Amino acid sequence: MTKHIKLSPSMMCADLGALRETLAVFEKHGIDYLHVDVMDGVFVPNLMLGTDYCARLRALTSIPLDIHLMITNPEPKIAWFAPRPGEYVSVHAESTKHLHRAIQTVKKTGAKALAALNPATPLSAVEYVMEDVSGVLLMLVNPGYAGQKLIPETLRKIKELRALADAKGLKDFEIQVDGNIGFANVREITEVGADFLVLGSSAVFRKDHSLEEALLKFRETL
Ligand code: S6P
Ligand code: MG
Repeated sequence: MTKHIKLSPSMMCADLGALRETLAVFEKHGIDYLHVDVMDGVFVPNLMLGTDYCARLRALTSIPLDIHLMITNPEPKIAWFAPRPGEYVSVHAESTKHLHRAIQTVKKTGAKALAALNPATPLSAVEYVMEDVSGVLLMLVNPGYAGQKLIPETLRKIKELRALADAKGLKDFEIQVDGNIGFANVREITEVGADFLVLGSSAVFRKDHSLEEALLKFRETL
């Protein structure tokens, strides 16, 4: 059986004026998660999406959230998002002095924890917490903006992380990847070991296809 690849469209790329229609397309096509980028203007040079937005999405759809925290000092702010069992919350290793504590704080809410890494951060930053998380989120671009180009060295990083998880015997370890995932590169990205894809302006929120067309084309390419 082929492995199920989880799809998590990045809601910062979605048309706010067509939110209900967008969610209807995602529900119709069995989208697994909604990726919510939370940016504080300090950890990344952009300010975006917050607690009310998460609450609104939960009121509008039953698709669980995948909350990507790009904020400094995340520990005390995790509870503000009221994470639920079945949702994911990712915390960046670079955003806290106490990654292990931040992971435990996420898990206490009942949500699944991912440790996130910027492109230049080595895998050693998560090596000793891999047993504590559901997986790792590898950024394939520098966080802050949609529409950037994938940094080629990150493909090697996906491969090395999968090898490390295999060597540790972590069978269900998830590798989420985020940034510039599109029709042209998705096969290569999944072949090296990624199994949880964030979909932004390169995949489903495109100018040359409707949302539904792009999603169908993306699924065919997978
Ligand atoms: C970037 C953010 C991402 C973007 C995604 C957009 O800081 O974490 O989730 O929304 O990268 O995808 P694309 O295809 O426009 O790069
Ligand atoms: Mg993201």
